[in-house]
Amino acid sequence: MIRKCIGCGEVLQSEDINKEGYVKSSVYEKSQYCERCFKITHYGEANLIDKKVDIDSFIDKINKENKPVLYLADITTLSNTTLNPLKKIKSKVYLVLTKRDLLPKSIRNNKVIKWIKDNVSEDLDIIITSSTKKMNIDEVYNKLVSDNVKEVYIVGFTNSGKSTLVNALLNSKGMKSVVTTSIIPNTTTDLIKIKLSEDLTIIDTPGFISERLVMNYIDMNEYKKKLPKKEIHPKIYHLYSGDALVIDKFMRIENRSNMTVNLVFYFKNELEYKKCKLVRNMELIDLDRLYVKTNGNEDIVIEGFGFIKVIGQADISMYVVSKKIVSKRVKLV
Ligand SMILES: Nc1nc2c(ncn2[C@@H]2O[C@H](COP(=O)(O)OP(=O)(O)OP(=O)(O)O)[C@@H](O)[C@H]2O)c(=O)[nH]1
Ligand SMILES: [Mg+2]
Repeated sequence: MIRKCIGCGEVLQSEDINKEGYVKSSVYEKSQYCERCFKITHYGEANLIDKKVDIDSFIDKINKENKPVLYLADITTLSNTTLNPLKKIKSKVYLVLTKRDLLPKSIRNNKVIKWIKDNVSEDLDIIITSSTKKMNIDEVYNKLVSDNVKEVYIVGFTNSGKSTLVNALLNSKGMKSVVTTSIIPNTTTDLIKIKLSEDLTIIDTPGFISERLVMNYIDMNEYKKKLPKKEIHPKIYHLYSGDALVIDKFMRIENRSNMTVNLVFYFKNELEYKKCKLVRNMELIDLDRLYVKTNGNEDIVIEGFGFIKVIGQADISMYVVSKKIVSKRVKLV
């Protein structure tokens, strides 16, 4: 009989240690988890799996089945990249914004909801949650049940918090967490069906991966260290003409224009910022360079990492690990 790992959804197997779902033959019969999930849960590390979900074919499948979807997006890094796939879903979509605990409390939920309505879609059901702080988890369940949803897909980019929400929903129904969660991309590798109650079954799915996400370009340990774990306290910097700002040996911003540029960073609080003069400091100039010009109504998003609010206009050079991770969006706040 085929058995699946209850942590990631992979079929359990003892034949190939290098393939997904591997578990030693001596423990095959009694294991519920594969070795990879065991390592992620107990040691916080695992090999990266190169098993990309093709976003379009996955959405085609959902559209053919016409099954409702909880589409998850990390509230700290909303962007066209992370939100565009949801526009292609034809069945009923509930947009769940995750990790609310990380975004400053001063940013009102109403503002975020308005931003979604203006920039994504007018008629979406939006629920703002935090699985770690158990915020609005019952609202997700109650909304689905009151709409008479029997089975729902949980869909979104890797690390958007799908599996953590599954566990939070299980906990809120008095059950233990079962699904493996981590910041390693592709933690969930196959579909995992979970019956939450007689009324509702949820299906966790492998996350989408985009070449635009920062995690593709930095070492996993560095990536872990750079992600926020607590509420972000925005940091404001005024860059006068001829100033540069080096952020945590990871990003450099230069102001070669004649105007002052005012930037507010929504990144992990502990990152180091070093302001310096262009002429005397050449740190990080071997990274990818790009010019970013904003029109006074735009944020700069570092995909999968955080965002920079620009007060007024900006005309700057940025040096980053890859040009692909930088995008603009209409201002959130
Ligand atoms: N602060 C905070 N972190 C969260 C929250 N939800 C998830 N996370 C963290 O985000 C990371 C990714 O969570 P997962 O639930 O594994 O993400 P996923 O969407 O299932 O990822 P894949 O399985 O790779 O597609 C983990 O480090 C979680 O602890 C939340 O509400 N608040
Ligand atoms: Mg997952």
